[in-house]
This record gives sequence, structure tokens and C-alpha cells, in this order.
Amino acid sequence: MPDRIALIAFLMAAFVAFAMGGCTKSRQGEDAQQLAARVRTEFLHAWNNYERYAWGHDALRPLSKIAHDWYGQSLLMTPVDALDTLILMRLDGEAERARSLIVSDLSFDRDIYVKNFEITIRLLGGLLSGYELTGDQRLLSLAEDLGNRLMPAFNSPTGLPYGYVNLHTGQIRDAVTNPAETGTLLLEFGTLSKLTGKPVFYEKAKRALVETFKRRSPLGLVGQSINVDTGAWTNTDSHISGGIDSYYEYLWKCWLLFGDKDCRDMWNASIPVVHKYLADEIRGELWYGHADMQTGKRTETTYGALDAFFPALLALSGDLKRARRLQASSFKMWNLHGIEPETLDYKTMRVVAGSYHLRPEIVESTYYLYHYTGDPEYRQMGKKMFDDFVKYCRTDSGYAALADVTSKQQRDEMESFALAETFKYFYLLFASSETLQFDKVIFNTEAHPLRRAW
Ligand code: DMJ
Repeated sequence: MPDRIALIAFLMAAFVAFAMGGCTKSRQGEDAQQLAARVRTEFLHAWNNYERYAWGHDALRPLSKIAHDWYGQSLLMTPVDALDTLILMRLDGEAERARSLIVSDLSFDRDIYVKNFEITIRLLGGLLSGYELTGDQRLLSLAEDLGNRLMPAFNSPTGLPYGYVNLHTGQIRDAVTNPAETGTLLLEFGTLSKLTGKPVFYEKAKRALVETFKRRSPLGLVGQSINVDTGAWTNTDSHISGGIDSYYEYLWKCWLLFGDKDCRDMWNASIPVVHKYLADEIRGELWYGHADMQTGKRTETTYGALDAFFPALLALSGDLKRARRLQASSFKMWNLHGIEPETLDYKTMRVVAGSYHLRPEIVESTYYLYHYTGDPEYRQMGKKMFDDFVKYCRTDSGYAALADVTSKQQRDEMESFALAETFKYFYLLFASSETLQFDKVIFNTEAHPLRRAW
């Protein structure tokens, strides 16, 4: 008899736990849906103000409410960068207006020197994902024209691209560049080759990636700056921050997108070295700092908003343990002042550079970790970040970067990546998983999803 009572009590407890679990889960689903809707509304606030004050230009200056063009004439940076976010959020009217503007007004036959890296990740990447999502051939033609105009950048003695190329004359300048700029091109140029059937784009961008890798130090690290005429390093500081970050990202992603075994092998040869020399254990926390590429000696104990992409890459490559630990450190950095600084000394926990440029990396990592673990902790993390993001960066006419995360003073800047990446990753974190089939795409470093079709 007591056994039967115990069994009934157990079954009742199990039922209550099951029902409560179900409730909590559906409650979480509801909250997430509401959050996704909030992100969409706030994205629309940024986009509507771009339309109102800066339509047809590269970007909106959100405090002075005027337009800004990077090179004195517009390359439609914001519409091209934001197009796939508009499509994913089902903002159909806005997406249609952006697409019409792009196909009617965008022309690359311009006598201006442009930064090969930025134009590749934002414009080439945006046009290619826009084409894949809409099937509009005119977007692919624009991408091909742009790809052809960027090609002279690769005409250096080493095959490493110059920093700038003139879109009309094909002249090049700036021989000193860095691994992020030489190695973050293959997803875009490779996709262009696959879509046009012209291998030259893939070959040039792959050579640039391989030539960067070949110049790693005997320890296996790459440095901060390199001269493309001589192939010599001009700054041997090694890290995973801006200037190097997406070089590692593309080694792994080019393997995933194209099945290119050379990329996988270069990744396998590089990543253990990154863990060996750049990872740092402090107070039981995991951080990644700087070290000299030749000696492996620690040079700086700094980490920042750009480094915060690394948990996403670790998660994508299957290293969830490190990804989770590093994300916890990134979140600690975020919470220090209620929003992350550009650079932090993780040893002293003092801010080294206090600006916040509406950067996406920490949100990107939160999204990847949520995708791979399903752990509600990451949606809670994302909610805290989104609340802070709105609280400090929202203005009457868009979203503004912060000059200083301590005082929260705003600055007159709304980079196109806020619309291409930051809002997109916030949205995908909370939206239902059907919004985008994660495993069917690879995001370029500007959050443009490229189809895994090759
Ligand atoms: C973006 O242009 C890209 O994510 C790039 O890889 C790094 N910097 C910005 C966002 O912070």
C-alpha cells in the first residue's frame, strides 16, 4: 500500500513538473515573440529615419539628422547593407523601396578610391545575399560589376590586396594592410564565382587568404600589419581583435561554405596556436589578449567589442565549452557600465577605449550560443543587452553610437552594420527558428547570409 501511495505521489509530482515546464516553455516562447516584435519596431525606427533624413545616401547622422557619404558620393551603403534584414523581418514595403533604389541608382563607375575590405563585406556581401533572397538578376549584375572593379586590388607582387582601389581607373593605393583585410574576401568573391561561373574571383581571394597564412610566424601566429608589396610584417602584435578577427572567421567559414579543404587545414593549423598564445585565464575567467607573433610573449591584456565575435566562431566550429566561457566574459564586460566599451583591460577591468559603435559581435555570439545550446540563459542575456541598447543608443531620429560608455554621451554616428548586423542578430535570437534556416546558410562577417549551395 505505501508503495502505491508513493507511486501516485511520484506520478502527480511528475505531472505537475511536466505541466509547469510546458508552461514556462510556452511563456518563454511568448516573451521571445514579443521581444522579436520589439526588435523589429526599433529596427524600423532606425530605418524610417534613414529614409526620412538620408534617403539615397550612405548613412544617417542620427543626432544632426543629416546624410553622410563615405567618399563624397553615395554607394548606398545603408540600403544595400540593410536589404536582407528588411527581407528577413518581412518588412515587405520597405524592402521593395530599398531594392528599387538600389537597382535604379547604384552605379560603381565612379572615380573614387574605396576600401576593398569594407566594400566587399558590406556591398558585395549585401548584393549577393539580396540576390539569393529575391532572385533579382539586377542585384547579381551589380555584384559582378563591383567584383570586376575591385579585381585590380589583387595586382600586387604577393597577391595580397592593396587597401584601396579606384573603382573607375583601377588604380590602387595603400600597401600596408592587415590579415582581416587580406583574408576576409573569399566568402563573397567565392560566392560571386559560383553564381557567375567565373573562377577568377574565387582564385584571387583564395590566393590572398593563403598568402596571409603562409606568412605566419614559426609559432603559427599572424601579426597586426603587413606590406603587400614586400610581404613583410610591419607590426607583429597578434590578437583576435580588429585587423585580424575575421581572417580566422573566414578560414573556418570557407571550409563550411565551399568545402575547401585548404581552408579547413589552415584553420586546424591556426586555432590551437591562438588558444595557446592568446587565451588568458584570469580570476577563473577565460579571455583572449595580445602576444607578439614571433616570441609569443604577452603584449597587452586587452579585449573588446570586436573580440566578442569569437564565441560565435568557437560555437560554429564545435567548441562550445570555450564559447560559453568566453561569452560569460564578454557579458561581464558589457555589464561593467551597462554597455560594452570598445576596449577593456581585462586584468584591471579598466576601460581603455570607451566608445560604443553599435557593434554586433556580442549579440552575434549570443545568437549562435542560443542556437547551439537552446539554453534560455542566452535569450535572457540578449534581452538585457537589447534593453540597454535601446535605453542608451535610441534617439528621436534613429540609433546613435556612444562616445563614452561611462557617461553614455552619444555621438553622431549610425553605421550601416547596426542595420545589417546588430538588429538582425537581436531579431534572430528572439524570432522563431523558422525565420532563417541557420544550417542552410553561412553569414559573411557583415551578417549577410550566403546559401550553402556549393
Ligand atoms: C563590421 O563591419 C564587420 O562585422 C567586421 O567584421 C567588423 N566590424 C564591423 C562591426 O563591428
